Amino acid sequence: MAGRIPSRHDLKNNQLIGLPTDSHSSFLRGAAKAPAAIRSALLSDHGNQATELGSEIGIDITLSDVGDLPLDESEADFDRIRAAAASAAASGSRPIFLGGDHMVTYPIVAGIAEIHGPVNILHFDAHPDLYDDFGDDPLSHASPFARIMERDLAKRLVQVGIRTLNSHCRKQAQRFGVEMVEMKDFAVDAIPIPEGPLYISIDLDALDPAFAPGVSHHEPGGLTVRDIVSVLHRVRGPVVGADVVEYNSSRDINGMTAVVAAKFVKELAALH
Ligand SMILES: [Mn+2]
Repeated sequence: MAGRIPSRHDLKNNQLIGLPTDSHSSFLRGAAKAPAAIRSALLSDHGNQATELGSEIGIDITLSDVGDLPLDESEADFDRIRAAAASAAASGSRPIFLGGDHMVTYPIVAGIAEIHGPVNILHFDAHPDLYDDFGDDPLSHASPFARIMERDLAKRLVQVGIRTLNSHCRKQAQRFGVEMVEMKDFAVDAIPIPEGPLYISIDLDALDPAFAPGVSHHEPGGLTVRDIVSVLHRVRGPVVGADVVEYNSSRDINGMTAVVAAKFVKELAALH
């Protein structure tokens, strides 16, 4: 319904926020260039703005691009990201963040929890990102979900597509009560979909490298694009925020992974 005035918590009102940062990447840089590349795929004439759920961006739902946060890879970035997430949530819209490395999810969830309280999280990834300590960097992109769970920013954490579980992260998952569906056990209908307020984090390396070569950490044996879209379509919400992270254009082929990221943004924007 174009032109109507959004009510205070109108989750058809999405804000797209870019987080150009590699500050906590551990292996390769590249994620900082992701927001611009994903935006350009989103706006490209190769496709239209329809979503599979039937709503159309710009007609039934809005996706306002508020640009990139001015990040400088200093310690101040944490608070910049936290504040932007809190402010978007407080305005009544739903922020969808374009990473950036996966570190960004910790300050985002901290900011959203200020407004909505502790959230439930649906997290797609090849990696559980639960390290207590990775390379002496408490904000490492290998640790955001450990930090989130330690601070009780989430009630439930459902992880999907995991295929790199070592003994340390298995213990961490038990410690935090993580509901993990490892890739070897994946089935669309086997994923527990938490109730809202729900936050959704998509690390593109959850996908098999065949579907998403443009990531820093290739991990074979992963999800298809269709697997993730099918799980998203089971979500009943309300979805209070989301991120799509870890795109690395320097490893992409003809921008195809950027198009995948853009598709996820559209399907996320269509959720209620
Ligand atoms: Mn990952």
